[in-house]
Amino acid sequence: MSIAEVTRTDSPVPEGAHPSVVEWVDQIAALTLPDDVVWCDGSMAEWDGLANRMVESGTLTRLNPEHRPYSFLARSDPHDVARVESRTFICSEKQEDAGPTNNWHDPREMRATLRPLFEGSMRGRTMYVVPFSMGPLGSPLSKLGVQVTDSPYVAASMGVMTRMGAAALALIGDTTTWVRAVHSVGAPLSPGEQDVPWPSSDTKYITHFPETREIWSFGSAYGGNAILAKKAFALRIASVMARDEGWLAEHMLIIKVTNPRGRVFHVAAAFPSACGKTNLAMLQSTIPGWKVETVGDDIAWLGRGDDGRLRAINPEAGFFGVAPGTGWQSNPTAMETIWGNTIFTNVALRDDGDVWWEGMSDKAPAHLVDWQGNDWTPASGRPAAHPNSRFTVAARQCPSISDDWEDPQGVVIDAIIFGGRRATNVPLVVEARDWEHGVYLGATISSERTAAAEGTLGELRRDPFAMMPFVGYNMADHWAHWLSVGADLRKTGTVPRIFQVNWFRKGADGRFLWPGFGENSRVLEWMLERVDGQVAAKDSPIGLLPHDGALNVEGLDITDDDLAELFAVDAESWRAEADATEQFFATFEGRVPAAVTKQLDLLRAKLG
Ligand code: OXD
Ligand code: MN
Repeated sequence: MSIAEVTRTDSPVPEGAHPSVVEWVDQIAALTLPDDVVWCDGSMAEWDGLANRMVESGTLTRLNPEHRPYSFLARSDPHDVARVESRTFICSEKQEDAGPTNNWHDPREMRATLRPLFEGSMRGRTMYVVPFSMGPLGSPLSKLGVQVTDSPYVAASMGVMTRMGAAALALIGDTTTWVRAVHSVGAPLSPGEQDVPWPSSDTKYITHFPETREIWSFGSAYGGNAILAKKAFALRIASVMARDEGWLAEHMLIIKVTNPRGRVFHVAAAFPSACGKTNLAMLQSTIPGWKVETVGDDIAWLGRGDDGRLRAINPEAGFFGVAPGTGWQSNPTAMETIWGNTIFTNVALRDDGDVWWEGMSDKAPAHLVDWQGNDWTPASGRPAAHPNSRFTVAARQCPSISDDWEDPQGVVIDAIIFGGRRATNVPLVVEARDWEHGVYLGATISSERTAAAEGTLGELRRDPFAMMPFVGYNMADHWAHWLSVGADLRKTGTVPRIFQVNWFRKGADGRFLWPGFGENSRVLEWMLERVDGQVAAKDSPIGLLPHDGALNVEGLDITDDDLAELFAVDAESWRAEADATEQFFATFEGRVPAAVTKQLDLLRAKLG
């Protein structure tokens, strides 16, 4: 028994907790010196206790239960409002294994840097031990982890976002690989020191040790920096596990789509952050007979099932959605999901004790308290909610959650979509000719930083597979891994179709050409009719496009000219894009797989 343990007032170690977990928790406690250690069991009573404690300490404000039952508002420190990519590190043994798109740091040096930061970093605080399962408890596709954290906000958020508590802990046995995640807000308290509502530190480190499957996060309590099950585990560490074990951990939503003939499809779709993934995951079809249901809104783990088909689970149990822009017009399903039992972070508070953010309704209330706690009126000239303000809510509250969202075998994926935010060049929808072409489409996902003039190309922000901030290893190796998963599927099963979409193409006058939101169901219809063998497609230099008239635009207010522009392939502009892609590939110093560079050659040849 360590000295720290003797003086602490810990909750009892749960019976049956695996010695490897107990030993590790003891080591971290001896390093960080919390006042006490609490093992989270995942019960409702425990969550209530955490919430009450945070209301007392001022971290949470209880919302008016008449409007938003059992819901809370958190206001973060104004310097702790988003993921900090510049402080996010991949500490693989070899630098080339992190690749040119990641911040690499030598693991030994990083451990030496972190050690003094974590020494005594939990003084005056409680250390919560949070065992969790990513994916349904006991599913062969799920993975286990334990996060320790000195933030009750993070412990409570983990309770929403994962299957957290005693049942997950009980699954850790002698042969289990489990991910170790250490989190401290980095704000120890001296005896008698008054705490602040949102403790954090100006020094921030979000570090990943892929070889040992460890995460150490210091200084932030916000979202992806702190709820380590999400981006840190389920994408960065899991992508490395997936590479080693032959599956895929991807930044993808999953939906179930039923067509008017009753055929069920599942679709996984990757989009960069803030491109409307949650909206697509909860889409309400505008075309008769098509139904979309939600399996997941942010992360998919995909692998070949025993039947040889690509299967996927959503490893998360909740949504950590961006609030601004979520409204009764844009995403009524999300609005219904957050009726109650929701933690809101950095949104505005209404005078009636409910919440508000830009885009929730057309008209802003006459008076609000903004995300920083200041009075706000529409004349204030600044947003009332932080642009990255969030709702944290259990997926099971979503009215469109699909009946198979927790299937332990995963759902069969029929189609994969890659989407970016492109003002130019990329049509509304393109089908890949084959898996290799699909991998090329994933590798070239990008968004335009600046609106380009007609016939030119804006500056491209590259986000391959929408994984730029999330891949835990060399991005070019990730493409090679996709190729090998495809080759594997081709040998023994069915290979899903791959499509590229772009909801954001603009006309010469700067207008969006496509209405988006619910109307995107029309694009799903075309893609899934392709999968079902109901419609033909026409070849183009960049892939397969719908034949004229094949996209269902019945009842849609769109001109023929706009429709033509949505699908226009301008050879000159695509040649410029191919040059930009060649330059991008060159940054990987020869590591881009030959099958991917071959696709670039093919594109150029077809452009003539
Ligand atoms: C997210 C992100 O929070 O992608 O999901 O940044
Ligand atoms: Mn995301």
